[in-house]
Amino acid sequence: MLKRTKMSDPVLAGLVQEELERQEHNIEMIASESTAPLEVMELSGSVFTNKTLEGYPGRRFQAGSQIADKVEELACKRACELFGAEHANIQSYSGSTANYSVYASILTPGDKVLSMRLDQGGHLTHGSPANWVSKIYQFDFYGVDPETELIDYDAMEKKAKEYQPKLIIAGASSYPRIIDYKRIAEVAKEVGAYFMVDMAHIAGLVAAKVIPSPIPYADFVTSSTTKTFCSARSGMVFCKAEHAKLLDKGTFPGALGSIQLHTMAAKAWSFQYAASQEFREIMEQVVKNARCLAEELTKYGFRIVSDGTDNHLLVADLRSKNITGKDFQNALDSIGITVNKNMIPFDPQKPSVTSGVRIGLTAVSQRGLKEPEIREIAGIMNQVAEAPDNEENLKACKAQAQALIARFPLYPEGAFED
Ligand code: DSN
Repeated sequence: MLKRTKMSDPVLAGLVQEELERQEHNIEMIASESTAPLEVMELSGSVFTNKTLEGYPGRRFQAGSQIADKVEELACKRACELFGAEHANIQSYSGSTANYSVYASILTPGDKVLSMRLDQGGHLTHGSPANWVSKIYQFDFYGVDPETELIDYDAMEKKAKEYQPKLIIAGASSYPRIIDYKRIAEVAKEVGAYFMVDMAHIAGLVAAKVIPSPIPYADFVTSSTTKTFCSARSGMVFCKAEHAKLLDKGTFPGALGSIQLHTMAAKAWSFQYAASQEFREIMEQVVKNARCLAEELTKYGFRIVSDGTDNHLLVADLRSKNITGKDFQNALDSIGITVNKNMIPFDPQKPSVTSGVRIGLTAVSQRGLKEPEIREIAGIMNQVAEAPDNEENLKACKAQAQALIARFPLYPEGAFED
């Protein structure tokens, strides 16, 4: 790996090697992460990175697009077939820019948007005051029911009727349950709003058909292509045929510049791979593993937000263990288990501390971990939570975590040998 970089920049090559080893020896459970297949790495590093192109196949602003056009057409065709979508625009660079493309397509400054609260599972680009879109459009928010911690659809409907948004957004970065897209689509129709679903976290599960798809219900569906989709660090947008022209114009020249053909090629490969039996089995195991971890942590006395999970992630409320999200994240990191601190609904702690952690099962499932290993991980997590400051305890936990993950290589042996 990095044969040339090793000679021209050994410092940087060394850092890449260190990161490979960190990932290899750690149990990676950040819910937005996955492991890119080697083909995705190859294509992301291919000569397509040299080509600058704006516009769409047959309507480019630069010459030399003959081959690139074929890549984009192939990517869009495969994407539509995989997700059963009427139209796809694969030019987004990320999930965030996918969302910006839709905003640029249908909103004008001052328009009203209704989305899910960030501190109850939403996303920064859905109108958080910290994100620039909040300065352009007027956002209001819906959230979860305090008892069930499920989306409060009645309250959302009431708010939509009062607020009269032009766009309603569903989709989240830390919501462990299936979203009732049909219900939200009905509300959007009733108030005359567009309906957009950001499926970034669950796109792989949707592609593999292990959870319901938002595609039949939403006007626009956006996504990143990492997370459960396990592809390049990039994005994609789908829409109904009637919105195709709006979306394409909103994406380029509305929101983005020249396309990134190298990641587009990688995405095209993934649209084929995600239809495979191998991918489907991994996604099925992701959901089984998430459920297993939720059940096991519950047995150890953790409280799981919404009492479980339907997808690839769970949010554990740590208050019964008398440890904050920040401290638990750091203690787990010190023994080689990587998670992130996360707000629980109605969290009394501030976002930099939090009462919870979000745990994702995609990367470990790709490595082949199944229920027996997940049960072992739950035990290690509990042992860390019980004595997070005890060096001997942490040392024993680290040894156990490393021995476990060593049995499941990140990439096949020799994958990166020169
Ligand atoms: N929103 C961040 C996450 O879910 O981790 C990154 O996409």
